[in-house]
Amino acid sequence: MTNRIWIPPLLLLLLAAPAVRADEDADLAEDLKARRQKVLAAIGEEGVLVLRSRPPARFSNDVDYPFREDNDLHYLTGLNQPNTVLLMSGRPIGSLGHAVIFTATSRGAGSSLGNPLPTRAEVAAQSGLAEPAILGTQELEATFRKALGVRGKGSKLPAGRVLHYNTMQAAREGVAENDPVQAIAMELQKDRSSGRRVRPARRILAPLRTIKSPYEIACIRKAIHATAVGLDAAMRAIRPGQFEYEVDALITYHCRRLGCEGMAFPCIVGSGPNSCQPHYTLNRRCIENGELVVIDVGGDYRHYAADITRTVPANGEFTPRQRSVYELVLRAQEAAIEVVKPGAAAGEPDRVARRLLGEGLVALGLARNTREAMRYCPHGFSHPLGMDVHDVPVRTLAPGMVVTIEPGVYLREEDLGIRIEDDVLVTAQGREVLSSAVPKTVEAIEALMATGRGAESARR
Ligand SMILES: [Mn+2]
Repeated sequence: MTNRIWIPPLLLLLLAAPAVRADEDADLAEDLKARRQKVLAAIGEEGVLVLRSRPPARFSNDVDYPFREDNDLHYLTGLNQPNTVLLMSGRPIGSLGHAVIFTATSRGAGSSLGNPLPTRAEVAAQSGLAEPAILGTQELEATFRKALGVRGKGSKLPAGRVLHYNTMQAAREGVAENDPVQAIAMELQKDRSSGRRVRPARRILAPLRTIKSPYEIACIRKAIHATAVGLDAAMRAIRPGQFEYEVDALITYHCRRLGCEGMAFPCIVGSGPNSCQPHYTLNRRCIENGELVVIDVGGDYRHYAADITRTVPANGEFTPRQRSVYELVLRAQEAAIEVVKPGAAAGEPDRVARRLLGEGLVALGLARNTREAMRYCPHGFSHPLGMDVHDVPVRTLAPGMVVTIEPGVYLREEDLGIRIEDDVLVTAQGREVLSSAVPKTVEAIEALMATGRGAESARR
């Protein structure tokens, strides 16, 4: 009987109307202009910056696997097209202006069996560049040489000119040495007079990406909402005898259903001994009675990640032992969240959680001193969140940054791993816990899981 089931507020959130994608496109277009302005200011008149797509993660005959654009390139173009290059220059490149996109475009109705190519007009509209600044990749070499002021082979970078390009990364990812950009960058790098003026482009992008705009925060909220709905469903569904991949599938289903392109990272669903493997993603094991299940998941909404962890008892009730360790981790997590505020050192939440966990583990008799207790805490307890799950590192917290707070304790001898992770926005006043809709006290988790079991017995 469904009317006997308590419906928590999260389910009501699920029914809320999604934001209109056209609005999000317009907000992104505004952001793109501002971001490119900031890049131009950062590279100065003598700077030239190149970003390129990364290769698709998977290949097979005749299959277009899901493609996810390089974060920095997407940050400045809004595009999601393979084999795309963005060239920016402090001095205008002839009549093309300060920014040019090189990508394959369609001339009309395509004959390809796969995903249709966008038209030049579509690329222009998405990126906010004028149509003449959208070129095919065959024009890349000449335009790049022109922007750099490097004519033929062996000619040097003009005095003062700086190239911002991730040469090493491109080489690692298999960009051929005869690729025009790669070849020129490598040649300049070997040259004594210009070598030091070829610098990684990510150094220009990193500081811009640390502070999130209202559009970016809205995307992170959407990713978190979808993930929260998935976690809510998972907590109701989990029971002994279920496989870890069933939990993974349920959460992935809700993220996709709510508009996420996919998951920001492979779902971590670790039961029993796997709860002690912080980055376990095989998700093949059968969940057994009496175990804990660590669920660390996050949807990817328009290139922005969520990253939320909950640890729940397989049978819906914590044992006294599990409860005592769980409540220690929860206290540490809540104390760490409290110190998130503008001006705080980014490492402060980690220090606070570590101190409390150390003391608590000593009190539980698991270690003789707080230093020894750290063998149960093998990973960092906080990281910035954004386009990358582990986003660009920061030193001092400032409004508009988003960080995770995720202390964990792993008692391998007892197959007892616990991690609790929330996503926290730094605000002018202090903080907002963006993932607060997902239950995390022992009482709230047990109540929600009891709801799921009630529904099951009602169906029988
Ligand atoms: Mn995390």
